[in-house]
Amino acid sequence: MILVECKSIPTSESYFITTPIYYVNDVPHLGHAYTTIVCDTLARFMRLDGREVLFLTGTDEHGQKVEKSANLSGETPLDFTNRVSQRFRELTKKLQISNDDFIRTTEQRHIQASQAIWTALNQSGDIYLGSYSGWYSIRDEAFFSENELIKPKGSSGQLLAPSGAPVEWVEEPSYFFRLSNWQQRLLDFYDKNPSFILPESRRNEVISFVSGGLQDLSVSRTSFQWGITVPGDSNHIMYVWLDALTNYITASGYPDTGSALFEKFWPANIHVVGKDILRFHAVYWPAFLMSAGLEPPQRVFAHGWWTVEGQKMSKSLGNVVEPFELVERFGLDPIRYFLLREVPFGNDGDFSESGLVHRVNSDLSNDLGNLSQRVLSMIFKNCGAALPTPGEFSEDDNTLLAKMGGLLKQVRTAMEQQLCHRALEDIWVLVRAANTYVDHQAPWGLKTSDPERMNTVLYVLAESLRHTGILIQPFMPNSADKLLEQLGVPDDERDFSHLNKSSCLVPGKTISQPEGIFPRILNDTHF
Ligand code: ME8
Repeated sequence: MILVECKSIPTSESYFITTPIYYVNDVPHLGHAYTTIVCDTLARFMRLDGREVLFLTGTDEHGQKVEKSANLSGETPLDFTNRVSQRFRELTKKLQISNDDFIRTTEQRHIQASQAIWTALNQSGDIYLGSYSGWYSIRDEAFFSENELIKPKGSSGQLLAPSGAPVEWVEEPSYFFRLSNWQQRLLDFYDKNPSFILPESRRNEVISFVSGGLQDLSVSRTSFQWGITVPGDSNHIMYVWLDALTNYITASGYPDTGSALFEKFWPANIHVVGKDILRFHAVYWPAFLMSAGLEPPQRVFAHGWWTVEGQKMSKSLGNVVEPFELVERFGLDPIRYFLLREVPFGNDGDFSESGLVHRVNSDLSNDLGNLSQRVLSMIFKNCGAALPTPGEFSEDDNTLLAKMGGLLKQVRTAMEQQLCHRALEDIWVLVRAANTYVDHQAPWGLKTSDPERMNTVLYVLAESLRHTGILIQPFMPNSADKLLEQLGVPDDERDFSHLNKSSCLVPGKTISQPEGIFPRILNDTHF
C-alpha cells in the first residue's frame, strides 16, 4: 500500500503567543472570546506541529478606567479586579483555552518587571520630568492631540477621540518618554522587518503615522492612585499602557533576562491584538523595548472588529454577545468554527445567529458530519466493524491520497501567517473531495459486486477522515477527539508527525458504533 508521504518538520523550536490582557472594567464579551480563540488555535497548532509553546493571556487591572468602575460598583479597586478578573479566567475554562499562563497586572512579579523596565528606560536617558496638559480619553486610556479629535456636528461641544470616546482636559506633572527620538529607528525597524505588522494595510497605516512625526509620550499620572508606583518618585504612578505592555515580558521572566524561560521565549513570536490597540503595540512597545535594550516581538497581528447584526456591540444598544451563553446554546466547537472560518483573519466581521446556523449546518453537519457518518456506518455495517484491508489503489484513490499528503504543508503555510480561515478552507477542500469521491465510487453498491473494491474505497475514505481529524484538532478539539476516537486512532498518534504513511490506519482494527459528531442546529430549537 503506497500512501503519499507528507514531510513534517521535527522541531522543538519555541513559539510564544499572546492575547491582549483585557481590561477588568467590564465582563468578557464576544470580542474578547474571539481573540482568545484565535490564539488558542494557533497555540494548539504549533504544539501539534512539534513546537514548544508559551501561550499567555490575562487581565489589565490598573488605570483610571478600572479605578472609576470600582468606585461605581462601591468596591475597592483590588476587590473589584479580583472579582472581574475571575470572570475572564472562567471564560478561558468555558472556551477550553490551552493557555500556559494567566497574568494579572496586580501580581507582584509584574509590579517588579514594570519597575525594572522603567529603570531601564530611565537609565538609557529616555525619561524626563515635565508636565502634561492636553486631552485624555479614559475609555481608551490614551492621550490625544487636538488635531486627532472629532467634534460631532450640532453637539454640546464635547470632543471625542477617534474611537468615539469622550476626552477630558488633563493638566498634571508627568514623566515623559522621548518617543520623538525613536521615529527613525522605528521606521528602520519596520523596513528591516516587513512582516512585523500584519495585515499589510495596517502596516502602511502605522508607517504613515510614524512618518508624520512622533511626540514624546506622557508615561506617568499623578491625579489618581490605582497603578504601579514610579521607582524613586511615589507621587507618580506609571501610565497604564507602559504597565500593561510589560506583561508580555513579565511572563517570560523579566527582569531575569538570563533565565532559561526568557532565553527560550523572548522575543515573542506574535502578539495578536484587535485593530483598536495596534498603535500601542506597533509603535510604543517596540520603542520601549529597544530603549530598554530588549528585542521587539517578531510580529503584531491586528485583527478586525466584530459587529452584531450590522451594529456596533454596545451595552446601550443591549446587543452585547455573551460568550458563556453562546457556548451553552450552540456548543463550543460550532462557535469556534464559525468565528475562525467566517471572516478572513484581519477583516471585520458581522455576527448573526442566522449566519452561524448556516455556516455550521452547511460545513459541519452537511460536509464533514455526513462524510464521517456515512463512511463509519458503512465500515461498521459492511466490514464487520473493523477497518477494511485495501487492495491495489486506482488513479482516483491515488488522487485523493495525494490531496491528504500535501495538506499539512498548505495548512502550515496558512497558519504561519495566522490565516485560520484559509487553513480551514484548505482542509475543507479535502472534505469536499472525499464527499465527491464517495458519490463517484458508490461503495454501497460494491458490497456484493466487488467487496474487495469496496474495502479499498472505504479504507481510502477512513484515511481521509484520519487526516481531517488530526488537522482539525486545533480548531475544534472536542469534535476532532470524537472523530479520532471513532476511528480508533491512539492518543499518541494524533500529532502532525503522524500525517504520513507509516501512521496510516491499521486494517482489521475494530471501530465502535459511529455516533453523529456535528448535529444540525434546528432553527426552532434556538429561536
Ligand atoms: O484594550 N471585535 O483591553 P480591552 C473584535 N487592556 N475584537 C474585539 C472586540 C470586537 N468587537 N472588542 C474587543 C485593552 N475585542 C487593553 C489591552 S494589552 C497590553 C492591553 C478584543 O479589554 C480585541 O482583541 O479593551 C481588542 O484589541 C481587545 O479585545 C481589547 O480589549
